[in-house]
Amino acid sequence: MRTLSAISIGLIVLGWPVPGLALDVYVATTGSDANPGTEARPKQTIAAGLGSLGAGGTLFIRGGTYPQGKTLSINKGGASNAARTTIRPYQSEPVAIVGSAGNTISIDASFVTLSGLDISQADPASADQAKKGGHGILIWKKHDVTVSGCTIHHVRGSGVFVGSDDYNPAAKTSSANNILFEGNTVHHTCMSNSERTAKGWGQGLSSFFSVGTVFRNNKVYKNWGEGINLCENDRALVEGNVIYDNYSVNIYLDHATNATVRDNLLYTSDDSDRADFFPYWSKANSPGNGILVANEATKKQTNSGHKIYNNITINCGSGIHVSGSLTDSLIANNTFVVGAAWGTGIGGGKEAANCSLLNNIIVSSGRALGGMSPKGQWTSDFNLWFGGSISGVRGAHDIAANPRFVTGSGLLADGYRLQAASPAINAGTTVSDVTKDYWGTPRPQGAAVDIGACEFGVGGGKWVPLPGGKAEKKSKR
Ligand SMILES: [Ca+2]
Repeated sequence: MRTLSAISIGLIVLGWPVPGLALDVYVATTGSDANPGTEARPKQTIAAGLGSLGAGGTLFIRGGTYPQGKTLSINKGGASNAARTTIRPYQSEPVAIVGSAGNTISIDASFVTLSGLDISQADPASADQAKKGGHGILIWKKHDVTVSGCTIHHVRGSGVFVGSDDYNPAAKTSSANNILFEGNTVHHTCMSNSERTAKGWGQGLSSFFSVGTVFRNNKVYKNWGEGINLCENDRALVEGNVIYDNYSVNIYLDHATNATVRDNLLYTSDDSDRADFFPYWSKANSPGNGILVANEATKKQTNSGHKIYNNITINCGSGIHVSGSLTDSLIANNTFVVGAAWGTGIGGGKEAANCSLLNNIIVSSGRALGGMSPKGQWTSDFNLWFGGSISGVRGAHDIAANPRFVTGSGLLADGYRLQAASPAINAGTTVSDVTKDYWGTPRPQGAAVDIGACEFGVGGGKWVPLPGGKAEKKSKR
């Protein structure tokens, strides 16, 4: 283990760990809080382990279940990104943290990495007020925090809630900044709405009044609220996530600015955990939208500056729906597939200004375009439409034809690549922001950019066969 030397005594004022604290601390269910927290003599509780942990150290948690009688405060931060405090399992031992009241975990320090933990609540749908849980993880007015490789499930509130009360919409600053969610699995959160009777609900992964939040390669599904939420924040990046079957909306941009949403797979399955929800998890027994851009919250700013590209949506209510003001935004090279008559390929958008709709594939057996009024407000061109009416929105280079997907069915992204005979191949226009496709293949392959999320590239494509069969919803580089 790493320990601190006596030289630390002189460095306390510089923010270095104080004597008596260690850089490696161990916790085990078989330990004792009277122990020093070494590997041989571990602490028993995570709270006691944190008490012995120096700033920038690592808390190793041995396998087991750690019930929490109250919110577990992660109150030992690091001094910088190079000296972060890390809380993680020992090796790959499975560690479950189970809350019983309030937020299960509150990250109350900056420069913290939380990884590899299973986080839940004992009775997330309880009607007993004393047992009512809050969020799985709360990150309030903190910066440079990473939550990676965690599974967050069966919590009453949001899976993870990031926020502040000091967002400045003019300066685009917030005390909540540089938060990274990577490789997490988030499901069955927002259970206060599990009976579908609540007037409001949380989100699987949520970011309010924050700057620069990154959501990367997470799996977010079957939450009783939104999947990923950007609310009154700036410069969020949402990429490479698989998001499905969320009750309300899969990705929600609410009064957000300058978000990049790319390379995500969003879909509605016919799964059901309960007979009364069959066949859909979502509101009114119809699927939630893939991406919703709306202005619902406190109105400090309205949606603008978004770049939404290379996303694939399958059987969502609308592939994307724009409600209320949206300005200076790009919606490009997405593949929106709406399989039944309940939704629209693209909905809303009446109040959009200086927005571009380019190189998208929109497949709809219902309306291709619902309520959009693009004249003079949208640059809409180089899209491929299949099914539904597109009168009034057809651009000079638009195509109305079967896109000829590889299969065009199922919930795997693989099926929505292009066959060699697809009319989408080399039929798009160059968009400077879109340098790769959904799979990471550089654009263009061949003579020009393809329409849709997947660039057809014989030899250039990076697609590889699925390693895990049907259970794996996405194959990706
Ligand atoms: Ca091409």
